[in-house]
Amino acid sequence: MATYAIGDIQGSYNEFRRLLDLINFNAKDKLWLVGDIVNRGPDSLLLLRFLRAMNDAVVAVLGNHDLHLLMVAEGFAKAQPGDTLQGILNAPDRDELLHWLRHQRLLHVSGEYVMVHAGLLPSWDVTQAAKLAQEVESFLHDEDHKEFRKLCSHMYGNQPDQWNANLKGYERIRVIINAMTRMRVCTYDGRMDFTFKGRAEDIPIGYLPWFDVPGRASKQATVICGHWSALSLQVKSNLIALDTGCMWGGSLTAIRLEDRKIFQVPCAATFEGITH
Ligand SMILES: [Mn+2]
Repeated sequence: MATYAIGDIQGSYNEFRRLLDLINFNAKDKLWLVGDIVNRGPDSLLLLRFLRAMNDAVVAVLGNHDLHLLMVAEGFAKAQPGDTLQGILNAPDRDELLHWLRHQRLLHVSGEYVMVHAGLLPSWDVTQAAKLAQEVESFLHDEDHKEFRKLCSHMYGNQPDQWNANLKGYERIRVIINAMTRMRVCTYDGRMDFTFKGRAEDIPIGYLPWFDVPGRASKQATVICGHWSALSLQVKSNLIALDTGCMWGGSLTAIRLEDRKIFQVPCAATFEGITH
């Protein structure tokens, strides 16, 4: 049995199936997905159906594109240029697929590893981050759906852009979601920026990658993340960043956690244009 963490798939079902062939995936193995499972690529519907059928073999954390799908499906956001979500929205099994997606996690902790789509704010240690993620998951996993719809009506927005333990209500929830699903860079004191998407060498003055903030409280753990395609593959003692730009003609990456062996399949450039 092996555990493979896989980067942002974004509806690239064919590449995902090729990657499973490459790693010789079998029924005893586990797949950890860093989120942005859907959107921009051509086959989000096929991918969601396949993952749902895999059931217990998959642990996924939600990315901004996954939350965007849920928001559009609930009527709280409009489809954006470049979105490829209509197949799911029109599917006869859409409710089952959206239910599966909504019941995934915001953060996954196992042993030395913490998996999150984007990042963790510098002041959050793993224990606190796990508790904060559970606050959001209690909305996501709400069975009668009402609390989740309320969350949707407050989810989008860039403020507040900094954590404060005294935050309450939807402002608190929004900071947690934004850090865990959208952040790439922040200031030394943890103020997030949501506009920068470029290469690490082009980060604006005063900001740094969230994982490079000195004294980051989660640095003893190994954080597995995606979201930042311009960063490319990073495998360090306490960081594994797996978004290798499948959407942009890059590759789809898996890492076998037991020995940190990397597996990659090249991707067709299916999307050029807007990113977020
Ligand atoms: Mn993302």
